[in-house]
Amino acid sequence: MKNKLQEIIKQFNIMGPVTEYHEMSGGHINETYFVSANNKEYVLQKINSDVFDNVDHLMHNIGMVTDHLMLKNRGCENFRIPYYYESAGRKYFILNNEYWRVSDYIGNSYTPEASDKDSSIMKKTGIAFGRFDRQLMDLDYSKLYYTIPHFHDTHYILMRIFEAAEKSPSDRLKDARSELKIIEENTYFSDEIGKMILRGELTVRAVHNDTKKDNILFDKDTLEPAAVIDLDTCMPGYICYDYGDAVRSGCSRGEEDREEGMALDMELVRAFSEGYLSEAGKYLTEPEVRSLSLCVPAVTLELAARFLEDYLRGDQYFRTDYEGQNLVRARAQLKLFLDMKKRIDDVTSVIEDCIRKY
Ligand code: GN1
Ligand code: MG
Repeated sequence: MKNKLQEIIKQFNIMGPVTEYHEMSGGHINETYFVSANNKEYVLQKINSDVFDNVDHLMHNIGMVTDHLMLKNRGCENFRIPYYYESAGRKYFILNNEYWRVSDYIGNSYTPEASDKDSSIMKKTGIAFGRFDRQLMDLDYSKLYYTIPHFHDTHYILMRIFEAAEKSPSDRLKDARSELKIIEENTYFSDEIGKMILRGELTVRAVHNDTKKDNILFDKDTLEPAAVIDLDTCMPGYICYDYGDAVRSGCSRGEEDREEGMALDMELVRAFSEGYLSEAGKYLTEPEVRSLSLCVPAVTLELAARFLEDYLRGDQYFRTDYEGQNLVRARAQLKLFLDMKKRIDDVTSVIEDCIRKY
């Protein structure tokens, strides 16, 4: 592996032997390595080109977003963002049919553990994502490609799973019966947002689309957000999915692939909402504000369906560490969804409080 990583950095004009490297865990899509060479630290990623079938479009979007944000934050000392190196004028290099890219490693930073989700971290996470979305509001979204078709098209995703079920091997289908039933009984959760989108009520914007709490790096010294990372899914979309997915991943007790203890934590929802809406709240339209709480269960059901669909199709999309992990992930998300269902009004009133305040 070391030789391969060495060969890759050379293509980006980074010289010197690789002195240290390790695979970085966490992401479900790409393969990521930390590499140290010439006393500098880099991140090397093998882009999953089955998921992102047009790597030019993917890197175009990332380039637009990073350029825009770098301009906005010029002179701001603590602003950092992954910036990609070029190889022969492109921000990736193809080695034996594999697409590789290289960026600087954002040093002196850490990702808070799932177990230390607390109000202060979630408020800061909210500020970081809220600022990110606010600063993208004047980026012309029509210049961005849709790199994954139907990415947050909840209705479409909820329907697609029944097609996967028809083609699934019978043992996997048998394991997933009760989960499929929950999804079937709740497909109406996508209706409200779907209608708002169809009526053109929700503003299309350049958004992050994968606002997992782990996508904020914190500075080890100041304990403040250091960078928003994982810009792969930046494309035209709707603010409510950025808000909703951050609540899903960051404001629950429990972990993404463990059912036990999975529940929404309203204290964390309040903290995140305070942070997010203090930055972005006053720029949102009235229908956008209304869509926020609706999207919390919708995006969670959507991800449950995506995990379950992948289980039914034989784990082709999300990386797994063991057989059946996608089913476990789907069950955990469904448990969270069922809890969220009971708390939509509470989430709405937290949002309304924050909107009044900021
Ligand atoms: C995937 O690879 P990662 O962890 O950044 C997925 C997200 C899901 C997330 C769930 C391109 O993101 O949509 O919310 O897993 N990314 C893609 O953990 O599908
Ligand atoms: Mg991602």
